[in-house]
Amino acid sequence: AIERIHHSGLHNKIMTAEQAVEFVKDGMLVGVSGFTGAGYPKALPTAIAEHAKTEHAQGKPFAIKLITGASTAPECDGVLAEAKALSFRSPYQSDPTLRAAINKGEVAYTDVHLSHIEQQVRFGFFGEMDIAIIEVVGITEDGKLIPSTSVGVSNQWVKSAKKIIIEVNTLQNPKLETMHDIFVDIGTPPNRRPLLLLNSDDHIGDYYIDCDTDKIAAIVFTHNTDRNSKFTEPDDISKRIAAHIIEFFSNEVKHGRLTENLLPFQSGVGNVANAVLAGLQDSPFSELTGFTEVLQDGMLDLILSGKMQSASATALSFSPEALQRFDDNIDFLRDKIILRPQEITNHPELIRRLGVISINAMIEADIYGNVNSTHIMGTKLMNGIGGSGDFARNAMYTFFVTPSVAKNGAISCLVPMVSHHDHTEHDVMFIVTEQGIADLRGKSPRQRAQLIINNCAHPDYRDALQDYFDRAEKTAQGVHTPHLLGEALSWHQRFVETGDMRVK
Ligand code: 0RQ
Repeated sequence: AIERIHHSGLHNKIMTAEQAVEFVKDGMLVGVSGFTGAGYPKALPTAIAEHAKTEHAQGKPFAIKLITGASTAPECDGVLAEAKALSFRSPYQSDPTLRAAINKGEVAYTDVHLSHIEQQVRFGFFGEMDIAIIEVVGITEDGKLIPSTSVGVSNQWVKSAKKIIIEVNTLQNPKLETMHDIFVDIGTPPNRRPLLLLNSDDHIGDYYIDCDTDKIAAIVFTHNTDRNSKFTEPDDISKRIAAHIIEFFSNEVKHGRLTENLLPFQSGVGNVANAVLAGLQDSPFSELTGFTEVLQDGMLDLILSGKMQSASATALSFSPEALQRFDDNIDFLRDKIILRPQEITNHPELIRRLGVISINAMIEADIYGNVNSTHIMGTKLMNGIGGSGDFARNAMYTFFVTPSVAKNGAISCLVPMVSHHDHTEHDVMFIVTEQGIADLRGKSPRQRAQLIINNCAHPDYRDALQDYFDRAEKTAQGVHTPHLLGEALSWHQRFVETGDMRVK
């Protein structure tokens, strides 16, 4: 393991996770690496959780404030939440134990656009960062860090934190070295300059993360896999959603609005987003590119099959089988996959310049095209906005996708009014369900409503939505965006009371 640390002056910092825990104190702001289950620390979080339990057993308080890149895994967010070792968390999570603690009010969570979090830490919105815990593949001779399967916020936390704990994960492929592009010179207003990334596969930074080695307090070895969640095989619903999107692109190409290379793809987390990419495999399009934050199985397979030329991302979020395909083909993939800081992958300037095609899943949309990505029945946090807002507002084509119903039909994902707003009507261009696609571009609110009801709603709910819309048009004080205010959220209230949005 020690050969992963080429800087011999750092060998005296090697210790166990249990020893390194002494640097982590109650109340500290701790920044960890990690993005969508990739590249998060594997040892320190458990050691911190155990330490917290010991302190609590002695009647002493112990909780840290935790900021990551995005979601981590059971052995990071999960163990810390379970040990009640977290008082605060930002900017994105998806762990069931942590989610429950947030929804019980035990952990304060702040949902932040993923492109904003690094600068918000730099500007001091969260206070000073006491410790950064960063997973790496290794350390170079001159003390630079070689990131692992995600870059996320690692470079910024290394800069911001007063002390650094490094986890060298010897299970991560050492050939990841030179697959990263670490651009840090983002500048501070009013002295910011343009980001000179003109093509999705341009390199503009360094392979490594610069690190002040004097700040390194401890180096710990781990030998653990990333979260590597399994994807379900695309089901019929996902395939139909994918087919609507692919047919739409074929039409855009036919009318000369896009070439057959389309534009760089961003695709969000989850099975549906993955299925859309899988659907591109059999499409007539070629020489595709990716400019995304999470690179999942679907995009990897497009690259391996030659459909996609290159992809830029901040994290590799693979199932165990896809990870194997990645490792087996890493020499082929080396110049086709580029991992960057999330401040770059999600940067509005770049998303706008490249004309990205953005496809993200949602919880619900309303008939006017507002989208809720984060809250169940308006009050319970699911995951967080993640990068969906960064991409939705700035992309050239912004899609939100969902099955038309959830929970065996008890919930309509198209509702009169969303119970929480993440993406406003201004940011949403296409809503797609298995029923069809609503192209909302250039449409007024009432035109949008009719399209969404006709094309996207499930037949079980279509008449009820039409009835709401018709009555609202007749009786609302203003009919620009007609609503029945006393009834707008009644579908959600009915579900809360009866477990079903349908009127029995
Ligand atoms: O519940 O888990 O109990 O089965 O929500 O729904 O359909 O499996 O969809 O896994 O793609 O997740 C929006 C949460 C969708 C995700 C969201 C229930 C449903 C199921 C999950 P179960 P599906 P997905 C890039 C972009 C925000 C961040 C983002 C997300 C569960 O895509 O977190 O886009 N997005 N980032 O039954 C009540 C409804 C529901 C509902 C679905 N209307 N009401 N429950 N469900 N619709 C990545 C990053 O930024 C990191």
